Amino acid sequence: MRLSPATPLPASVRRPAYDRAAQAAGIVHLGIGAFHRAHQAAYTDAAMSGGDRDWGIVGVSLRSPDVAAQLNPQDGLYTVSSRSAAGCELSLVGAVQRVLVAPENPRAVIDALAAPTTHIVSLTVTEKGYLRGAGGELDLAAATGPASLYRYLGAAFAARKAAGLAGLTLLSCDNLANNGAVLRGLISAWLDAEQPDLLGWFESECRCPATMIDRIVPATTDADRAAVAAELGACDEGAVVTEAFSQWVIADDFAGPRPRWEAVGAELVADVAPYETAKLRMLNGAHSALAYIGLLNGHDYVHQAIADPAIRPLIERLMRDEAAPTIAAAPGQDLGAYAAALLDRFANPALDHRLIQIAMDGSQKIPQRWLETLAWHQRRGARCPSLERAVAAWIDFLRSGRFPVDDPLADRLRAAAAAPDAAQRLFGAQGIVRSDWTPAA
Ligand code: CS2
Repeated sequence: MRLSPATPLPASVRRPAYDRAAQAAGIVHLGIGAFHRAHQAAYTDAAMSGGDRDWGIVGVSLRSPDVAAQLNPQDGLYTVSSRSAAGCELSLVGAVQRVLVAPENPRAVIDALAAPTTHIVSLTVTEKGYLRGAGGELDLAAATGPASLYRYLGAAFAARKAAGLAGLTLLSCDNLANNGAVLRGLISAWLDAEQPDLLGWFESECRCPATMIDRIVPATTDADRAAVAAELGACDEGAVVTEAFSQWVIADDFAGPRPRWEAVGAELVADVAPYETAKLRMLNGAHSALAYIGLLNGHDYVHQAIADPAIRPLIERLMRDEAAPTIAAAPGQDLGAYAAALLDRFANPALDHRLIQIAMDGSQKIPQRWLETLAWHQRRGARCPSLERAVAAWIDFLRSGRFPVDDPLADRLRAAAAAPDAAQRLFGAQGIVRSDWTPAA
C-alpha cells in the first residue's frame, strides 16, 4: 500500500497539526530534491503546525519527472527520517502540495510563480543549476536553453507586473558564496539581455536574501525505503533520510510576507556572510576533501573516511588551521566549537553518506569550498598543506579512471588532469576553474 492521506500512522510518527487541504500555496520551490524535502519544507511544515497559514509549497522539477512520480500519487506527503547513534525519528511532512515537471508543463510553472498567493520562490537547483560561466557570469547560451530557471522567472515577472501583483522574494538555498547577491546579479543579467523592460520592476519589487542552509542529506536508498515502510506500514516513495542536526540562517530581507521560520529554529539575521562562509569553507570544504582523499584510499562513506587515522588529522587541520582563520566570525560564533561539532556529524554511524555523492560537480563546488581559502593564505605568503593535498587528490581522482566523473565539465576536466601541467590547466589564469588562487608552477 502506498502512503496517502488515508494511511493510519503509528503513534511514533510526528504529523502535520494543520488542515492541509485548507492551505493556499505561498511558496514555489525550484529543484525539489531530497535536500529541500529534509530542510526548508520541514521548517515550513513545522511553522504551519505552529499556527502559520497558507505556506503550502508547489515543488518544481526543472528536468526530471522522478520526484513528481514519487510525491504526486502520495498527495505530496512524505516522511523525513532523522538518524543518529541514539535512534531514528520519523516525521510526516505535509507542506508540499504537488510537484510540477517544468518541461512537461511549462505553463503550469509560470502560473504557479505568477499566482497572487505566491510570495516566495525558493531554490535548490545545485551549483550548476545557476548556469554560470568560468568567471561566474551568466552563461546566456545555457540560460536560453530548456532547463533554464531564468525563462520561467522572467515569464512570471512579466505576468505579475502586468497584473499589478507584488514582487517576489527569491530565496537561494544553494551552497554558493553570497547566494542571494549572486542570484540577484544573474537574474538582472538575464533580464538585461532578454527582457530589459522588466529590469526596473525586478530591482524595485523583488528581494534576494542570502541564506546559509545546513543539513546532511544522503541520497535515499532502497534499504532506507524498506526501513521506512516497516515502521509506517505503507510504502513511501518520497522518503528522505537525514541527520538530527539542522540549521538555517536567513537574511531578513523579504519583499513581502514570509513564514515564521524563526519560531521553528531558523535564525533571521542582518548578515549571513560569517555563517555562510564558515559553512562553505569548513563543512563543505572538509566534505569535498574527504570525498576525493577518502575514495582514493578505498573508502565508500564519510563516516569511514573520517575514522581513518591517516585522514582525520588532515581534515581537522583543514578546518581549524586553514579555513577558520579566513573567516571574520560573527559575535558569539565559535569556529573551534563548530569544527568539533562537524567532526562529530561526519562520524555519525547512522548515516551512510556516500563519498561519491559529494565528489560530483567538483568544478562547481571547489572554488567556494577550497580556492577562496587558498587565495586568502596565498595573499599572506602562507601555504595550506591540507587543502593542497585535497587539490592533488581531486586531480588524481579525475585522472585515475577508477571513478565516474559526474560533472558538467567532465570531459575537459579529465583531459586537463591527464596533462603534465594539470594544476595550471585546471586552476591557471586561463584554466577551467577560475579563482584568485594561483597554483605553484
Ligand atoms: C555536500 C553537501 O554533496 C555535497 O557536496 O557537501 O550536500 C552537504 O552535505 C550539505 O551542504 C550539508 O548541509
